[in-house]
Amino acid sequence: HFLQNVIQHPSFKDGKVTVNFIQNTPALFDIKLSQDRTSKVVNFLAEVIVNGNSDVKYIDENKVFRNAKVPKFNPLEAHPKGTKDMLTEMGPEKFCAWLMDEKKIHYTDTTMRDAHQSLLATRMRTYDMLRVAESYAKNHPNTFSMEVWGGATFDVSMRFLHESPWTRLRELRKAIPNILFQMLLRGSNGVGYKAYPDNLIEKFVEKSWENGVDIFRIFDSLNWVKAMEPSISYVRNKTGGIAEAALSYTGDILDVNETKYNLKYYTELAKDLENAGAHMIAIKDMAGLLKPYAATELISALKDTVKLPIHLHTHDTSSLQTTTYLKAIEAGVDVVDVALGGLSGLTSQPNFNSVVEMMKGQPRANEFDMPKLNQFSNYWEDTRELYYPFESGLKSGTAEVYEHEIPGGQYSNLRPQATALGLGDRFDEVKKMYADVNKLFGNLIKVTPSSKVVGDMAIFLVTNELTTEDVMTRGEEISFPDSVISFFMGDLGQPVGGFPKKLQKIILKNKKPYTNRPNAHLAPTDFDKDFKAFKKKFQKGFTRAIEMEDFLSYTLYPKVFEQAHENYKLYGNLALVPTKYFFYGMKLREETLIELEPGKTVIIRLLSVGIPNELGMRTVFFQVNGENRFVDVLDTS
Ligand code: 3PY
Ligand code: ZN
Repeated sequence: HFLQNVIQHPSFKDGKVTVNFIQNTPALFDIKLSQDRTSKVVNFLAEVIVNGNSDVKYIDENKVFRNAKVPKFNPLEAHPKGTKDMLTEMGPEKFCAWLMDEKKIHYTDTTMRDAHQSLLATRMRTYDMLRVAESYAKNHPNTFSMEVWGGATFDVSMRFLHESPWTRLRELRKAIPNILFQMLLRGSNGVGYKAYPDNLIEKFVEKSWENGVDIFRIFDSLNWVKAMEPSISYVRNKTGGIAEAALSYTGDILDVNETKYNLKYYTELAKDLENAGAHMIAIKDMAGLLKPYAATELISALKDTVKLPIHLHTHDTSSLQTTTYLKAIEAGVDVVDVALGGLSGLTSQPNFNSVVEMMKGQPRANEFDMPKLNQFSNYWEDTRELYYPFESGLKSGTAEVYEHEIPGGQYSNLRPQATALGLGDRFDEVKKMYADVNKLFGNLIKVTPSSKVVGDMAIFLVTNELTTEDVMTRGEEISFPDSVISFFMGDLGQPVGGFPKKLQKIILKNKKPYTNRPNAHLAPTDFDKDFKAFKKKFQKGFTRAIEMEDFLSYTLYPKVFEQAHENYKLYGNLALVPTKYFFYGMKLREETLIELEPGKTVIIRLLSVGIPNELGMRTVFFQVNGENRFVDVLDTS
C-alpha cells in the first residue's frame, strides 16, 4: 500500500520527485485511512450492483452512455481576470455602478443550479460539475456570474446524492476563483420550505459568503418585502457580496383584466426593495410567464423607477422566452439568465449559446468564443444522458403554462410526485387543479414554498376526488394537508391582498391565524449550546473536525442530515464516484478509477456477482488496485 501511495502520488506521476519526497509527504504513510476509504467505496458499489440505487426508479438496460468530453484548457495557466476579481477590487456599490454603465448585455449561467433543478429534479452531481469547472472558468471568464448553489440543491444534494452542499460550493470555488458565484435564497425560508429563526438565516448568509457565494438572489414566495428585508440587511452587513432582491413575476401585466399583479404593483415593489437596501433587482419569472411585449413594458418601467441594475430570470416552458430576452435587452436589461445549450430550454432557462448568437454583431453584443461555448453545451448534453431517470418528460414547449403557472423548478418534481401517488395518468387533471387551487387561494405568487402548498393541495384534491367547490361547501369535513393549514395560519407570511377570509376559516377550523412575520414566533438558535450538543452527537462519525457549516445543514434539515451522515459513515465521500456507477452500479468486467483524494486513486474492476445463498447474501468479487476483494451483500430484491 505504501508503494501504491508513492506510485499514485501526483508529484511521482509528473516526475517531480525530489530527494525529500518521502519525508515531506506524510500522506504516503496514511495507509489505514486510504484502506478504510477504499473499503467504504467498494461496499457502496457492491450494494448498488446487487440492489440498485434506491433513487433510480427504472433502468434502461440497453442505454449506452457517451463519454462527455471536457473542453481543452491549460491547467498550468493562471485563471484570467473575471467579475469576482472586479467585485473584490470595487466592492458591491461601485461594481453595480459599473454594470449599469455597461453597454454590453451580460449573462448568468444557471447550468449548475436552476437548469438541472428544472430539468432533472435537481440531481446533477458535484462530480460532473467539477469535471468542467476549471475549464469553464478559463475559457469563459467574461461570464457575469454562475448560479451554482441554493434553491433545492441544498437539500437534494444531501437527501439523494449523499453529498455535502458546502463541499460542493468550496470545490467549485477553488476551480472557479474568477467568476461571481450566485445563489438562490428563499429569504426568511433560507434554503428550506418554512420560516427559520432570523439569527439562523443571518449565520447561513455569513457562512455562504465565506464559502464562496457572491450574489445572493433573495426572494419571498409571496413577494412580501418584510420577509426579504432581514436577508438583504444580512448580505449588506455580514458579507462583501451583492444583495439582489427579486420580484417574483406572476400573471400578465398586459392583461387589461389584471388588477392585482399589474405594472404599478411591480414598480412599487421594486422601489420598496431599493429602499430596503438591494444592490440589484431581479425579475424572477419562475414559471416563464413574462411575454416579450410585457418585457418591454416592465424593463422600461423598472429602469425609470430604480437606479439599480436589472437582472432577468425566466424559464422557457412556453419556448417563447428567447424573444422575451430580445425585447428585454432592447429595453435596457443589464443581465439575463441562460443555461448552456445541453441543459437549456423548456422548464430550464433559454439557451445561452443561441442567445449569444442572436446578439452577435448587435450594439449590445457580448463576445464569446462560440466553438468553445458549444463544446460546453455538448459536454452537458452528453452528461445529461446519465440522468435519464430524472427527466421530467416534457418534450416540447407548452402554452398551457399561462393557464397553470407552474414554476419550471416545480414542474420536474410535480410529475414524479404525482406518479408516485398513482396519478401518473392523471397529470392533466393535476395541472388543471393547480390552476383551480390558485384561484381558490386568491391568486397567489407561486414559487417555493408557496408553490409547494398549491401543488400539495392540487394533488390532495385529485387523489381524493374532490373539487374546489367541495372545499367551499363541505370543507368542515375535510382534513387538509399540513402544508395548507400552516400556510393559512401565516407560516409563510402574508399574500398580496391577504388571505380569502371565508376559506381561511374553513381550512383553519378553530385555529387563529397571525399576520406578523412568522420568524418573529421562533426562538433564536442558541449557537453556543446547540452547536456543542451537535458536536457531541456527531463528532464520532467524522474523519475531520465538525464545522459550523455542518451544524447549519443539520439545523435546516435535521432528518436529512442525520441520514446523510449515516450514509457517510458507511460509504465515505460518494461525491467521488463517477455518476454512471453511482446510479447504475458496474457491469461485469467494467473498470472504474476513483480518486479518493488528490493523488490517491483506486482502480476497481468488477469480476463476478454470486447467486444468493440460503440467507439471501450474494458475494461480489472485485479487483481493487490489482488485488482480489469480495463483499457480501444482502439481496433485498
Ligand atoms: C427554488 O426556490 O428552488 C426555486 O427555484 C424557485 O424558483
Ligand atoms: Zn428559476
